[in-house]
Amino acid sequence: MTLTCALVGAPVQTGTQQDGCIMGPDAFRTAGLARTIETLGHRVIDLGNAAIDPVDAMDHPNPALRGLSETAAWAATLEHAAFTASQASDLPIFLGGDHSLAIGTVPGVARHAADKGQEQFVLWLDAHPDIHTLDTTASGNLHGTPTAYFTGRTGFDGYPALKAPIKPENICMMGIRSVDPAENAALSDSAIQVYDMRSIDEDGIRAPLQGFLSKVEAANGALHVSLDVDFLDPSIAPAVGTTVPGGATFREAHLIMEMLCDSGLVTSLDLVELNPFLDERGRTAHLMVDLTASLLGRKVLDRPTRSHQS
Ligand code: HAR
Ligand code: MN
Ligand code: MN
Ligand code: MN
Repeated sequence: MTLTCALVGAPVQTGTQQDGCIMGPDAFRTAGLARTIETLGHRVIDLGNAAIDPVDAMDHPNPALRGLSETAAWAATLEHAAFTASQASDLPIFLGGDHSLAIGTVPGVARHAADKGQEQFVLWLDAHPDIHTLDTTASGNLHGTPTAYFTGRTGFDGYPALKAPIKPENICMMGIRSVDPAENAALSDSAIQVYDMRSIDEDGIRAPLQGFLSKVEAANGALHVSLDVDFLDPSIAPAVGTTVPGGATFREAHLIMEMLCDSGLVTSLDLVELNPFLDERGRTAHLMVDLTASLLGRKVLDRPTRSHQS
């Protein structure tokens, strides 16, 4: 199937401590993302980079917070950009930028899904659950907060009101291996499905992912995939400020993308946390592009893979 993919640059780095994610969108372009997608037979429209206007400082009782007013501004800008890109294409691809951008992209695609009468689902591929509120984050880095915001948790004063919060039971997290105490508490009484790295070690990704995709399909839902570079093991993806050992392997990551491709269910994608300043001759950017290619139909064989033959 030929898709129209819309690239939306989101050069956000105010959600992190370390500079560099601002260069992410251009690194993805330089690594040949558009060309690679076109080679697979799809159309690409590059909508350029989103931007925010200068902002006034916002006060908050948590003194650790940094980049609060910029993040709230990005939330509104990217919600709008994601909504319009969803209308203009089959598959908007958001080029980060740090993960705080999901504070805008997920609500924007969810508004589009709601307009079409569809439930929004989210596959969160990350070492981190990013489920802090403004009150619980100790680091003050707001890339650690998007899933709390878009599921409608309180504690986001000054942020845009959510038009279509994501139901926790519609979220599946995979690759999780760095969880703060307050996040553990939040996940304990949440319906979010969490497959941590131990679960992937023991059971692989195929059965749990198939289970989640069956739910999305049964609901005729829209599926947003949010791929954080640190989902991957740092030995294959060094270009990220928050490396955590023990991440997904090259093949685990590609298998997820290949299964997502076969499902035909993915309606939007975030590529986040790439810090090109930390990369080694572009290898992380290229890996993220290759994973996107697997999601969009790159295959080794034209005929079905052996496990699919009876
Ligand atoms: N939980 C930690 C914190 O809040 C680390 C968050 C890091 N998040 C990302 N994106 N890099 O997943 O500071
Ligand atoms: Mn659409
Ligand atoms: Mn993240
Ligand atoms: Mn992460």
